[in-house]
Amino acid sequence: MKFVIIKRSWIIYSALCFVLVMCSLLFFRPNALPVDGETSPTHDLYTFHMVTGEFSSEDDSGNEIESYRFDPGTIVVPKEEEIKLSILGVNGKEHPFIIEGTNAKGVVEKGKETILTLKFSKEGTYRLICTAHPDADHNGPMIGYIVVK
Ligand SMILES: [Cu+2]
Repeated sequence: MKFVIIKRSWIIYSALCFVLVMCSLLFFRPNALPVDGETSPTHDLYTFHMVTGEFSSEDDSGNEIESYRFDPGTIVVPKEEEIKLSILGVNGKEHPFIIEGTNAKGVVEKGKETILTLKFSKEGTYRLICTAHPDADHNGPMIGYIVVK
């Protein structure tokens, strides 16, 4: 009869190897989706896209309620970097706009893309305001928020 002698250090070594393998499987999954701030290498980090949209509804009396919107309503952009803001006109014939606190302005027309090149030197929240639809009395508020960090 043959005996195999198992040393305690072999058991400890095997347990450590098992734990290492399990940990590496957790951290190096080959098909894991990018997370924690990783982005696709083809994504242009400095172009931000918006569209003009519209919400509409009726109140209890049958009166139409509508509001034009920038969508997405908030974007976060880097400070001290040149960025492009692209706004595609979808709803509404035209939307003249300003960016409060800057000299940036323009017009978004239906079916056309308006592209602005911007560079913010101060952190803060800047309002992108459609001057035709600035509040509820004028089919708004059509206001987007540009958060500079
Ligand atoms: Cu507008």
